[in-house]
Amino acid sequence: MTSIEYVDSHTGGEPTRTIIAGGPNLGPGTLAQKLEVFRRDFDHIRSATVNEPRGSDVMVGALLVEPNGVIFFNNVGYLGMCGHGAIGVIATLAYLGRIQPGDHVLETPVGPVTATLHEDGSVSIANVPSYRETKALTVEVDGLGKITGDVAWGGNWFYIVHDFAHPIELSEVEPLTDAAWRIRQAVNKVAPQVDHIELCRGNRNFVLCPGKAYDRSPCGTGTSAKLACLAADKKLAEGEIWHQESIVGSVFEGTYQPDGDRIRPTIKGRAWVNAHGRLLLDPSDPFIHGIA
Ligand code: PYC
Repeated sequence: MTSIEYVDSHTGGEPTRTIIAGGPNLGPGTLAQKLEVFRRDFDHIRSATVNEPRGSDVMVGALLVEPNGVIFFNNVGYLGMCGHGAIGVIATLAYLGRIQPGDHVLETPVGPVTATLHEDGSVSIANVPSYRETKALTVEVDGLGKITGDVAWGGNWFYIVHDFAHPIELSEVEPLTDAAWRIRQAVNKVAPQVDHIELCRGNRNFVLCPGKAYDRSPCGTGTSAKLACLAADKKLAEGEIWHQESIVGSVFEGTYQPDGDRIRPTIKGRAWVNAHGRLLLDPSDPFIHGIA
């Protein structure tokens, strides 16, 4: 019987399951090399941790990698960075008594981020440099017609529709999911790197993640990509606060500093720890590695 110790948290409604003991040994090398070992040799642990029957499509996993690395993953694969997840990891480390308020560097496969744990429990993440790659990419979407959006990097790749016509309301999750999935199919024909679709209306967003689950949080990497677009369009000044609201009403505060031809976004939010336990992987269980 394999036992994996985890702490669950949620950041603005979006869950993070952090593996704190019993995870795979990824050997020596850089974090990017360790991610490849995880993907190649231990993908069943990813699936066992976040997929049903132990998890759900919306769950994001985080594997702590000594000394200060973290690899994020979801129901279908791996993430470069994860804003809500980084906030969840910091809340988890604080809950475990491993860190105190102050600055902490987390290595991610796409670069280091600096997390500041504030005295009130909120967390600011100075994310990886972010930028808009393509402005106003128009695609023909099955059932929706022509849609225009920007392709931007915020630690993951996003296609951002800035003024989506449909209301961003919880009651509209099904049509929003359907629209975002169709948009992704069309965008991937010309921009195959995009795996997150972000539909915005004012300060509110709906983000569809790679495995077709929507982000309950305002999406830290999605907010970073949005800030890159706002900065490129001169709609938000350096240091000015942008409130990004999710479809469930949770809010991240975003700001940026210029960083060469990119920006360095900072995302502030809060996570709550809500479970601490062990996953048991019984070799006789037909779904030992999750339903994928
Ligand atoms: O907060 O960056 C984020 C994120 C990515 C996918 C789900 N949440």
